[in-house]
Amino acid sequence: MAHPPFHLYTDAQFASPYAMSVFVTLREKRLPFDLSTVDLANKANYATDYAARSLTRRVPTLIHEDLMLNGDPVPHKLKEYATQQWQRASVQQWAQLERPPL
Ligand SMILES: N[C@@H](CCC(=O)N[C@@H](CS)C(=O)NCC(=O)O)C(=O)O
Repeated sequence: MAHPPFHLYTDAQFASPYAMSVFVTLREKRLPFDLSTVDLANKANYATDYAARSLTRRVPTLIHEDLMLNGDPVPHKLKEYATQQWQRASVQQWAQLERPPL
């Protein structure tokens, strides 16, 4: 089965409001995602494998295709992405409806 288009890294305690904001936006916009937790209490965010995934070594980190996103604009970017996806789907639907029958 294909991987979901997004992968969210959040804190293991689910206490980060920044991570929660991205989580809620993904759910609200019905964007499929995988979730991994990072144990900030044990400084797992400084481990080399997480550092390779996260520019800031903080949570949240959101991976989309080859793109890594950190920082406060992530929920806004997700909303823009969802809007574009809906617009694309709508255009495709209209294009299909307007196609003459074979
Ligand atoms: N505005 C920040 C907020 C991120 C942030 O401060 N995350 C905290 C958890 S709420 C964190 O990862 N702290 C771990 C650390 O700094 O070592 C961002 O760039 O997204």
